[in-house]
Amino acid sequence: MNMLKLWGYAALLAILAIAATSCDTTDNNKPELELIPVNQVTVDGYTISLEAEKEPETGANTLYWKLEQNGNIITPQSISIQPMMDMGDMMHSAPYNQPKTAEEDDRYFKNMAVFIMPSGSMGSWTINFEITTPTDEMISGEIPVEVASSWKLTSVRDDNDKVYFITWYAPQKPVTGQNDLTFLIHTRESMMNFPAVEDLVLDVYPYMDMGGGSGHSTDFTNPVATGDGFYEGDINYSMSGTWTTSVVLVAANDTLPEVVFEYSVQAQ
Ligand SMILES: [Cu+2]
Repeated sequence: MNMLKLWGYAALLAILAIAATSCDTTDNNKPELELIPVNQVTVDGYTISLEAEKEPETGANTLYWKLEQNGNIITPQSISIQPMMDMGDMMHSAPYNQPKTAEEDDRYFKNMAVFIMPSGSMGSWTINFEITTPTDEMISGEIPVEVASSWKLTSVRDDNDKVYFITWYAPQKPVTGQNDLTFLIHTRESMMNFPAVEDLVLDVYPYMDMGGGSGHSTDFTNPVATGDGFYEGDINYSMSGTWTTSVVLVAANDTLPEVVFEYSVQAQ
């Protein structure tokens, strides 16, 4: 081995050592929050930023709220919100909860909203907010939100026209192998009130159509109610590709028509 090669070797080893140590120092048990900006408004010198893990879409969304004054992040005493869709001749809200301090990053407040329609020619979404600042100032306003259409939300009605919104909560990105299988179910009491439904029995069936009249299911456990409208089970996809999952809701003395989610499972 000549001198040049030796030097190259040494340099490579040094780089590897640095890479290894820097990996060690950035190693962190908490998963890093990776947020994208959704929208931002300024009211009375305060900047209110709305951020999320993904572009807002129909179904469940975790929304992160940040308050800034003169470029400094400040912690509000409280944030109260209401999502609203303006459809021209009528307005309606959505299933949602109120923002609370995000345990994974206390610079943010976070909440969940289930957008039940996409933005578009039918209507547009805004989120009304009311914030109490650390110095007891009240600021309020609205922040427009663009909501894309997704496969993760559907609805079904019973004979009395009672509507159930069924959200595919997990997996957000289905992959081959083991996945949580979680649904979230709400009904509508009024255009402003969408309570969670906790007392249903779910009957789900995953299926892959292999063409030519053949197909197969895969291992799964039927989701069961765990409170707040959540229904949790799991699923082990045996193949990547297009899958359907039918869901039948069984309410007291009533079995509702089947709904079907269709989506793609990525190889892992
Ligand atoms: Cu609407």
